[in-house]
Amino acid sequence: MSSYQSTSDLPSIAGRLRAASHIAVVSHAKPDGDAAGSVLALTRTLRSMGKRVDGIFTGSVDPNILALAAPGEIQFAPATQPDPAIDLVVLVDTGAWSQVEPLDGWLKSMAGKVVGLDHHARGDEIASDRVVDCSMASATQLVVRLVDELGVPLVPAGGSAKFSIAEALFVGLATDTGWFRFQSADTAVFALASRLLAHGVDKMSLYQLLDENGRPVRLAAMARALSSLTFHLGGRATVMALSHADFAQTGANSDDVGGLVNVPLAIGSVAMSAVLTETQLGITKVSFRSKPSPSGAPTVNVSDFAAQFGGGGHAQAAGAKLNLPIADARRTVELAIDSLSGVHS
Ligand SMILES: [Mn+2]
Repeated sequence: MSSYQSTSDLPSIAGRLRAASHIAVVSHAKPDGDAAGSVLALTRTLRSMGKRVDGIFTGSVDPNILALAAPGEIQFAPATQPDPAIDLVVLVDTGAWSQVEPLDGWLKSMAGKVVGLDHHARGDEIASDRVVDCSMASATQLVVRLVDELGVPLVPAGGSAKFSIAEALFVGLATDTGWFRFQSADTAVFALASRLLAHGVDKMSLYQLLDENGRPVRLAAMARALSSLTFHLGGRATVMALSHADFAQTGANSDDVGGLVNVPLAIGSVAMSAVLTETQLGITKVSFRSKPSPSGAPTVNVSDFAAQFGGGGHAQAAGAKLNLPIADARRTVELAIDSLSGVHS
């Protein structure tokens, strides 16, 4: 995971795309808004150039995310194996082997034929030619530069924004900035958002699709999570957990509890939140969020914090996977939080 940085530039990557004939576009497993938006935007761009393109989602996909794709637009791995005729792969919004598991064997076999666009601080040597820019709030900010380099319009002439490149880019930009709330939502983010809205993107219907379209079991799972909440570091950090039994008894799945980790940050004193979920018995995923402390104490870098568990992400939003049952995972994470220094005001 060392020296993960750009090895190429956007004009060179554009050149490789122009020269390829059958291109696969892939991202991390269980695509979020940025991964899905980036894959869809590039798939649409390259298809409009007349390329044969396989846009591929890996792992389970949130039905609301899936609704961003037109019917038949996307393939699914591992259900469908990548076509042997593919001569170039674009990997977006990740560069880490741990995040591309369903495709890792195939990606290894494609060594030298993978180009990457990423905005994460850590990654591996999957894409030999890649552009990595951690200053970007969303991978779609790199994708739009590539689209512009290729000279493709964000909405087809005379067409609507629904299922357009512009709509896909907006989804990534909005979701990776917490709908433009995070520190990362800077002038460049708002400038791109403005450009996309000018292309007719319907932000309210996208917000409702992605954030106001939950199932009632979401509330049952949230109630259990909140009743499991413990405070740490004198009230500056919180931990919640949902066990395999909690999921089974409420009928909720991991899609139903998206965003739960943000709830404790509504409390003024809370600068860091962790949520552990055990959707698969004996395997616990943990999400971390942090926010600037009102007292002026340094903001916890949860990407660095998650690294001790083999995870990663961004400074204020990160995650990890622990091969432990929920109770053991919770103890491990709580110990690590309790030993954090600099979080006390
Ligand atoms: Mn992203």
